Order: sequence, then C-alpha cells, then structure tokens
Amino acid sequence: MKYTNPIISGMNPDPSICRAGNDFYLVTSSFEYYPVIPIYKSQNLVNWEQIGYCLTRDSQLKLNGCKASGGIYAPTIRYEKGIFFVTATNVSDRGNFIVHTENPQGEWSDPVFVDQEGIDPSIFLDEGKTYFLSTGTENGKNCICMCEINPFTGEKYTNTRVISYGCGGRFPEAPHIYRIWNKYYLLLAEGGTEYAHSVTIQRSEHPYGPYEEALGNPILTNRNDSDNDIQCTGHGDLVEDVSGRWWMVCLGVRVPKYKDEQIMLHHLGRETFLAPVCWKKDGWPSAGIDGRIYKEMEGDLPGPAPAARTDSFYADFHAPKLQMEFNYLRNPVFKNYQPDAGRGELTLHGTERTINEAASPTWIGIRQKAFQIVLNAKMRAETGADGMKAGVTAYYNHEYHYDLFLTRQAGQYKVQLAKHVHDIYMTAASIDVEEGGEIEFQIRADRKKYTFLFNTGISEQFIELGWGLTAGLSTAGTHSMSFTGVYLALFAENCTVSFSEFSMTRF
Ligand code: 6LW
Repeated sequence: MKYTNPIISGMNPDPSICRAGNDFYLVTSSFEYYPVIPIYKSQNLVNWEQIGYCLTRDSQLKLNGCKASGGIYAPTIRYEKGIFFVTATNVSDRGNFIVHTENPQGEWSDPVFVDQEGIDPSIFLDEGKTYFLSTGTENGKNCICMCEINPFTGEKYTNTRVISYGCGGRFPEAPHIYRIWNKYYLLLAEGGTEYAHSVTIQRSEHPYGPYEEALGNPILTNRNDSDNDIQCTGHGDLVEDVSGRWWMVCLGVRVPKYKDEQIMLHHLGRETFLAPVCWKKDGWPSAGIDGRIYKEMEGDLPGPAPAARTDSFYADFHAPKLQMEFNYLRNPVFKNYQPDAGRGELTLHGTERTINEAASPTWIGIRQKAFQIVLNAKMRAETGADGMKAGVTAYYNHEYHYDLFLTRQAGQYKVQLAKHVHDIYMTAASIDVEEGGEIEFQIRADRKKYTFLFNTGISEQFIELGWGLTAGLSTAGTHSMSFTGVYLALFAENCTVSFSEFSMTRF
C-alpha cells in the first residue's frame, strides 16, 4: 500500500508511538504552546486523528516565563496493562515528569517528577520493572542514563547509571529500549536534530548493557541525500502492529525548495514521518528505503486503507467549544477568549501583552500544515483606542512573525503589515481606513513567501499590502536555538474584537 509522508503535518516533532490492541497512539513535543503534548490516534499508522492533549490544566504545569522553544520537549508514550504513561521534560520548570491515564482521550494524572537530569526521557517496562532513560553527561561527555523507578510516584529505586555513549555521532539522544526476541535493543538519535540527524541501534543481553553497535548504523538518515525534499530525519520510535510488522515513526523536515534552488531553511517545523522496518537474518533492523525516508512510500499497512490528508482547517465558531487544533501561548488567560456559539463568533480581549513578548498575549492559532495555503479571517472591532492592534499573524515565535492587523494611531484607523525578524520590528506597509465595520484578512502562502491582503468591504477585491519571505520565519534563521514551526494565528492587543471566520485552505 502506498502512503504519503509526513503522516502528521505542521510542527509535530519528536514523535513517540505505542499500540493498544488495534489502535496506535502517538505524542509529539509542544514547547511553549498550550494545551500541552498533543495525542493522536490511528488504526493504519497514516491517518491520525487528534484525540486530546496530555496536560490541559494549569495545575499540571507552568509555562509562564518559558522562553521561545522552551517548555515541553520530546515525550515518550507507553502502554502497559490498561494504563498509558507519558514522560516528557519541561525544560523551563522542574524537568522530567510522568503522567498516566486509563483513558488517553480524557484527563491525565497530575505529573510526578523524576530526579534525573537530561532530556528525552523514556520508559521501558519489563518484567514488572520500570526503567527510566534520558540523556545525560558524564565527565563532559554526552551519554544515555538509566535508573529504575515507580512510574506512579516518580520515586527512584536505583541510582542513575550510564548505559551508552552512542555510536560515535554527536548528541546521542531520544533513547528507547525494546525487548525483542529476548534481547534488549537501544534506539538512539545521533547527529543533532539538524541536517546530520540519524537513528542508530545497539543491542545487549541486559537492559543496562554492555551494548553492541549494529554494523549498518545509522539505520535511518537522509543526510547524504541532498536531492531529497525531506531532511533531518531522526528521533525515531518503533512499534509492532498486530500482524507482527514493524514500523518507525520519526521526525523530519520538508525543505521548501523553490524551482531548483537548494535551500537549507525550513519554516513549517519538524513533522512526523513513517518508515517500514524489516528485521534482517542477523537480528538487526533496516528502516525506510535503504535507511532513507521519502514523500511517497509503500508498506503493508495495518487497518483501513489510507486516505489523503487535507491539511485544511475551518474554525467552527458555532460549536459550543473551540476545536482541539487551537493552541495558545504558555498558560493562557482563558477569560480573554470568549466563543459565542449563538453568533458564531470568537471574541478576543486583547491586553497590554504584545505578541513581541515571551508572554501569554491574546493569541490563538493553528499549525501551518502545508506550504501552499490561503488563510482567511473576518474580524469586527468593538472597541479600539490609540495603540489597539488586532488581526492575523504568521508566527514562528515572538521574535519572528509577520502581522497583518487593524490599528489606530492619533485617532486614525489603519491596516498595517509589520515584520519582526531578529531584533528588527518594522511597519512594512500601512493604509488608512474608515473606522468600524468588518474587515477581512487574507494570507496567501507559497514555498517562498507570505502575501498579505485585506478587504474592508469598500472595494470588491482584496488589496495587497505586501509580502515577506518564508526564510524570515525559518528554524535555521533564528538567532538562538529554536525547535518549532510556523503557526497561523489571530491576535488582539489593547482592544476587543470578534472573529466570525478563520480558515486555512491548502491549494
Ligand atoms: C529534543 C531532541 C531533539 O529534545 O530536539 O530531535 C529536541 N531532537 O531530542 C527538542 O525537540
């Protein structure tokens, strides 16, 4: 059966997968976005439906004060005897934690914390024991560490020990152990999450090692395939389906090649990909096609035949609750987001917090899921004094975004395009408009640029205000390490506005 990668589009890195019966469950990193750790469900490994989030209550975590690309890193999901466990790191507050539930679609427990440093925690359940793995350092050397714990309390039963230094690549991380045919396999990411990323495997007779490296390492990488639009593949997790076939989910990026130009910049973020895995006679696995991942792939997928992904989104403001795809920044102030199902509107109360701050301004958005999309939003301004701003934004983080908005300056309403890239914040274009009424915003995105248009209803047609290169919102272009991808969002500052439409259509 043919299928198309990525299997989960838009910023969804560091995937981890488990199976319960015929159903697969998958979680990804969420950084400064809220709710925290999206959880997806699938029967065929290709079509994933989001069923919830692992952390949805302020009492479960603090993201306020977290920097861009801080917050929640690299979760692992495991299922054992009716219970789902997820472990992840809040790099901005208290480190490694575990939550559990019997119903992944419902509420998850409050987190328990594990006193082990490092990131990329994983749980390995074996013969009644729970092993807890993460990255670590010993004498300045990066390594993988492990101890035994109680997964319900976080209590450590043993000291932390080094189990591996990896197979020679830099940044050994994303450790997962599996017991397969009575051997212990240790899967790692190596090379860093950028263009040298890869997956390696080792095995041992014992969970703590010593581990022997596979001859064919790395078993997955696109780093020597410069023609491939998919790069940075790594950070994998393995799963066995009911028929005994094996699969790997991993992260990768789609590079927005335009024409034949080679570009080493990407802005959609790291997404989730799928590769079939075969076990060879020597007991080592091979993943993908000769260790590579492509857009179009084939495999004997479980479950129903795969359907095409739409990547489009239409906000239903007539529904009693906002759709699950909506995210906020850090711990949001919920009273500033008021859906009115009767009127089919979402009212945003903007505060003094601006979207240029690492804070929780009034901002609500969805992941950009494809290069070529049109975003449409319809807004009505209820109140507005000088300094008000409200509209739409193509938002990478608080230091990298392009905004199209209504503002008021010295009593004059204006529609403006502003760009924030690095430490430069500038108004790129400005047009005076009449007060009040409805205003429609449109962002047309392709691989190379975002084009910003608006319509105040006076003219029949949208007016183009300007454009900005996608490169300005790319991961590799940020001045500090960043791990996220572009969101398309509504925002309000210093005013109250209502939106009756918000959609992202792929073309
Ligand atoms: C994550 C690390 C990585 O913790 O990026 O690709 C970090 N790998 O494993 C943040 O997503």
